[in-house]
Amino acid sequence: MKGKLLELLRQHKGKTLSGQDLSGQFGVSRTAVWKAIEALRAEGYIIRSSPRLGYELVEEPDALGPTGVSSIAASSDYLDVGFFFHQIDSTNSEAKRFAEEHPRQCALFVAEEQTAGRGRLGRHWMSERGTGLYLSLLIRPDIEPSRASRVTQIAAVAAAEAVEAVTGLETLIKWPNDLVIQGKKVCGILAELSAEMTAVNYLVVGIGINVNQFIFPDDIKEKAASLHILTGRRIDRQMLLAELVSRFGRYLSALTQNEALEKMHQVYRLKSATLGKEVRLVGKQNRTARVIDITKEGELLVVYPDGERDLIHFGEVSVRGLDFYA
Ligand code: BT5
Repeated sequence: MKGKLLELLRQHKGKTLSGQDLSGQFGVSRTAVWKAIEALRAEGYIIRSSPRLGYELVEEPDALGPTGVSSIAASSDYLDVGFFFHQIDSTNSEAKRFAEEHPRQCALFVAEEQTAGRGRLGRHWMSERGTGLYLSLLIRPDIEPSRASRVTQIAAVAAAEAVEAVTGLETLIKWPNDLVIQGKKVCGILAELSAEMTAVNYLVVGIGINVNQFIFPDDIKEKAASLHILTGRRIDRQMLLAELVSRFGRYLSALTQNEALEKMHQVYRLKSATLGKEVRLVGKQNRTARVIDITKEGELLVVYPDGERDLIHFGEVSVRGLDFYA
């Protein structure tokens, strides 16, 4: 009930909800409502109470917590449950373990810190405690495996829009899975698939966003930045999480429906940092090429200086922009 109560207070932010109405709505006593309010306060929520009028949510804590995460999952129509961890090896690994044990549920996993955060191809994702947003979405779309790569584009578009909504900064997508602001990497996406030959069992979409970090290790400090560094202000991670989960849900039908795919793809192209650019294709003898299109399934159509065209699949190469971060 704490999560549901929070959801309701959030929906009516700026307004006061009476204890009596709340107890009626949840079918519990007014004392139980008061206890749930006290529990939320203990997690850092500032809730004003006035004796006759009731309760009003004034401020939410920046610290992520179980109630916030489960209420964000509950407010979506594609997630059954949300889990929060103070520390975990990797939210993607946890999502996969959960998926194997719970064959039907879709879920959100959020951690304050990852001890073994992963990028693609076994690379490391720096996941400092309390400053970034580290999350995974476990979904079970009824699709063929060939469509699964769309989910990286969906996540990129949703995350870019969420970051823009919260920061006001133009956020671009560097093919296939990075978000960049002013040429710096602020977010990485790692989608993992479990499938049979003809059907997807589940997809895990991991998203890491640099939110309030100030310092990055030497090996990434030239190319990485946080939203705090770029905006000059502290960003509310919970608000960003809520925006992201909700926007991801809005684009999810692009996995199954052509019209929705078309719409998502249009937004993706508009936000692409790679489209139209000269790039170096690491893994293809470092050849340079110009990106002339990105297909609906996320492949890169390039043209080499000699006029030859090539379709580059996800995972086949790394792309280095000649005029944006390496
Ligand atoms: C990615 O891989 O960019 C995908 C990262 C996905 C992380 C999320 S966090 C929640 C979920 N749980 C996980 O375990 N993972 C997902 P890739 O394109 O391979 O980029 C990795 C490279 O980015 C590294 O080799 C570093 O050079 C750089 N890097 C590492 N940490 C970074 C950070 N915090 N910010 C920017 N760049 C970083």
